[in-house]
Amino acid sequence: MRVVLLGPPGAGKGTQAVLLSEKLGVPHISTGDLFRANISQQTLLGREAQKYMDAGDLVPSDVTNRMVEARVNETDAANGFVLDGYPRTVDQADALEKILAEMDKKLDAVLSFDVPESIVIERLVERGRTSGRSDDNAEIIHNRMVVYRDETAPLLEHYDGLVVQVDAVGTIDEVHARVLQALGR
Ligand code: B4P
Repeated sequence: MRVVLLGPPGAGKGTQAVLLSEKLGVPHISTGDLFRANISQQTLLGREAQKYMDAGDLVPSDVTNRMVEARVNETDAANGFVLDGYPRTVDQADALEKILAEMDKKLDAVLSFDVPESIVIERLVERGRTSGRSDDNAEIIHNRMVVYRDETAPLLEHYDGLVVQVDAVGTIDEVHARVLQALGR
């Protein structure tokens, strides 16, 4: 199964992607995690990504698309994946469609996590107390929300017909159960 998780920062995409990928037996591919791994290894890609992430801005799509193309072509993703944090813009969605077409594959589902802004801000500020993530502070979180509304929310319309809304307010287990239900599992 090839599933995309959409939602504002802090909606719990990463949290649910881990549980879902275990359930489906396919890899969890998080662009945020891939960038953070590159940053901690101080690669060229990491140094490029860091300045955008620190500001709460999106890393340029050409860099991101290439990274995703390489990752979904790895052998462990041959039977599917849970994509978390990608695509984040309509042009990334177009790139993903091309990447999958070259593999003769298509997305099976897009889940959109529905959470009020006040709750995601609370979750991110809470995580910021211990995460050490430079983008989990009030000012940067505000910018990430603006970027989400301007750049990522239009994907809901782009994926019209494929998107299933998931109520992402509640405990992690409650949301996981709704994710499985949305996928008919
Ligand atoms: P991401 O790493 O994707 O981070 P996120 O949006 O903050 O996280 P997510 O929604 O996964 O929340 P999580 O489960 O962690 O992006 C970071 C940055 O990377 C971006 O700003 C951008 O710069 C760059 N980037 C990534 N992808 C990109 C792309 N495609 N193009 C360009 N740039 C890109 O949950 C958040 C917190 O809530 C956690 O502490 C968690 O424990 C808690 N939580 C989760 N579910 C909960 C629940 N049900 N109840 C209570 N708390 C919960």
